[in-house]
Amino acid sequence: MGTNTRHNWTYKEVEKIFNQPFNDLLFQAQGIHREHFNPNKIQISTLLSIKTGACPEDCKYCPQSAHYQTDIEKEKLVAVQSVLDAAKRAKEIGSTRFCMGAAWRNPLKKDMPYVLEMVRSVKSLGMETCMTLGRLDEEQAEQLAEAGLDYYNHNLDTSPEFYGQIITTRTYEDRLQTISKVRYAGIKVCCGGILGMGETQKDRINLLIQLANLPEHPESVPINMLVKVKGTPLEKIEDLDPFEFIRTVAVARILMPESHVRLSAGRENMSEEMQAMAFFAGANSIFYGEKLLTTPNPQSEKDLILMKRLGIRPEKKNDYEDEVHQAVIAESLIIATQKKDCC
Ligand code: SAM
Ligand code: DTB
Ligand code: SF4
Repeated sequence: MGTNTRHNWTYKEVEKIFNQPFNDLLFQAQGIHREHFNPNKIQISTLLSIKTGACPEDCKYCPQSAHYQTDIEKEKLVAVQSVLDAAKRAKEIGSTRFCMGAAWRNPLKKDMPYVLEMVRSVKSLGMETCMTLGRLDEEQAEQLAEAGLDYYNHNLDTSPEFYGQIITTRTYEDRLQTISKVRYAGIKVCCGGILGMGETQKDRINLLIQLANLPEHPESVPINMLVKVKGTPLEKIEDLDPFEFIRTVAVARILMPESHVRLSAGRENMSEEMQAMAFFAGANSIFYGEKLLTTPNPQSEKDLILMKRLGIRPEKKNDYEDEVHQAVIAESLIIATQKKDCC
């Protein structure tokens, strides 16, 4: 644990950091970022929805909730082989982590053998694995750990104070308990939230305090910008000021200096300049590939070209794999550039 890693942040302290002049905030965040990470590398993950729609929870942002009428195509738990094929494609385009998400309140006992097999088969490709399946009990967390799951994603989504206006079918405390079970089982934690749901700045600060004051910081902190989906109650909510979004990323970086902060959902509606600013503020991870779970993400070719223009390279753990990985990315980039030039 680094010297500036703390778990006792107060509202007053964080508010002061959050509201300092924008340039000072970005300078502070970038300085801390450079103490812990190579500023020109980002971790890249690809998502796959392994079970889509008909979810019993009422999360007001979510196109997969059965409580709202949206245009998504519902799908039962997909076959292990399809997951493996999708993971292979993700690896081929240069992704290093494969995240599998299910629209469940919690996995049922009968689902577990399939889910565990998915973890084992994706791992056999040499990729990192991540799952987000809703609430877990201790036994399920243990089983996932034994299968070799690297990360479990379970978001707090927003502040405890605003939470009740977004979700009524599951409590904040329940989420904290799942996170603690995941941690106890020895799986790395991926936990963050969504901005732009009509929350106040106070809520954004309180979300970050909740994350940073966990007994251990989540290894991954996804910061999602709400994707407004037709049919959900948040469909017409007002846009968040982009600078507020960047400030939140910067404060996440300052409060959780050793965590990967992921610029998550919402990139499809962000300018490239805004994404570059988020990287400068300390974001060092993205979802890569044309789809998130049910909504679009930027084309991978577009992302490769952006990374090239910014001099950013994908992160990999060891040197040998790094060489192989950079070669995969270089090849994809040549194809992407040729496509751009020809059409
Ligand atoms: N059902 C599981 C759960 O909620 O824990 C896993 C899947 S759920 C889709 C994973 C996360 O996606 C949610 O916690 C939320 O943070 C994010 N998410 C869902 N819909 C979103 C949207 N429209 N915009 C941004 N993020 C969204
Ligand atoms: C996270 O924080 N964001 C991802 C992942 N964890 C599972 C999901 C974003 C979903 C966006 C809406 C959709 O595509 O359905
Ligand atoms: Fe279900 Fe997860 Fe969507 Fe909530 S966010 S409705 S739990 S799929």
